[in-house]
Amino acid sequence: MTVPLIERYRDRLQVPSDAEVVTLYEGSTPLIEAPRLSERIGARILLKFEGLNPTGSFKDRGMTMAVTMAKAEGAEAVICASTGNTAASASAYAARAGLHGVVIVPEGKIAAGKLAQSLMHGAKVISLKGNFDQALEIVRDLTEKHPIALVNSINPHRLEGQKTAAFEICDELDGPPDALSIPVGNGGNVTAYWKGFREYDTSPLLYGFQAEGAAPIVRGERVEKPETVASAIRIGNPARWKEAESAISESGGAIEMVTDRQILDAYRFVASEDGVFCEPSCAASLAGLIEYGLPVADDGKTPETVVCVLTGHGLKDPDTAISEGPEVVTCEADSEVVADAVFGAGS
Ligand code: AN7
Repeated sequence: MTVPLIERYRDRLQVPSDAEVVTLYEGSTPLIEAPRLSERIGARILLKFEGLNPTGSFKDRGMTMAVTMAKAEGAEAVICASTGNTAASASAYAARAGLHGVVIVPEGKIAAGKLAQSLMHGAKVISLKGNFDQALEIVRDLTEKHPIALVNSINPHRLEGQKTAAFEICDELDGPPDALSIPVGNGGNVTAYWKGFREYDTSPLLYGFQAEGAAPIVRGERVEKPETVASAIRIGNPARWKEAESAISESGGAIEMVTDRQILDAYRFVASEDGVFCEPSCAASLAGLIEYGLPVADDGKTPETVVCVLTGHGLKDPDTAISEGPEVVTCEADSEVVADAVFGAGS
């Protein structure tokens, strides 16, 4: 039998023993060798492919915790603001738990797959004429005034669940990697990884990346109108801003920004060269290493093994993939015409 994440790490998660565990069998995602990226970057690159979680993103690790606790505390409904993945995950776990799910997403700015998921899981989807930061403010306000549980990553249970990814990496490598590279939006995930690594008495360099048009932490100020093709990290006022900054600086790492073009190039490279299809936001963690080179530790050592966190699956965002991919070849249903398209000049 597959074991729920909460059961695997029960001794490191504060879940009451009589709580009903709400699970879709999340976690246990693979670390995938990436030979072509490794060659390009000049270190052993391992991809922690979080796109292989049940709803296709790392959010499921935190959501099993947040929804289990909400249910144990008697909640009947859960709510979140989201750039898409939190919404998909909250909707699925709410359905599983028999709770009402409500998700507030920025109008026209979430990837098609994520919207499809929230709708199919039966959540109430509210499309806000505003951005993620405004949605989060509204959700904070609503949960103060109404009996509905907030499952954004300001909910501490979310980070508890997400820290398990650091445990898995250390368990699998028999110790920490030299560095971890990760996309940063609200800063919840990088904060959770640091917590997990510290609980294992380890401290790899953390290297965080934001998109240039949505890089408040790098710029040191709120971005009022964040814009990036990496819609998952289109966030101008991160909920875990200070915690993310502390985690990165305590590790001796750094946070930088990458352009949309660099993100899209890395997104296509890892799919076409190493065969791993992630959503654009994740590729910020690859683009950053390609652009800035490897981080150097305080002791002057360059990391040899770097884990890049691919936070979500490429299938989440078919529109970006189709617009970035090569041309589709249309053919008459005729063997010779097709042969010419396959083998002929220009093929
Ligand atoms: C694929 O779903 O904020 O720095 O509302 O979906 O922990 O916010 C998503 C964030 C990276 C950033 N990669 O993580 C949401 C949301 C993907 C993501 C991030 C997100 P944090």
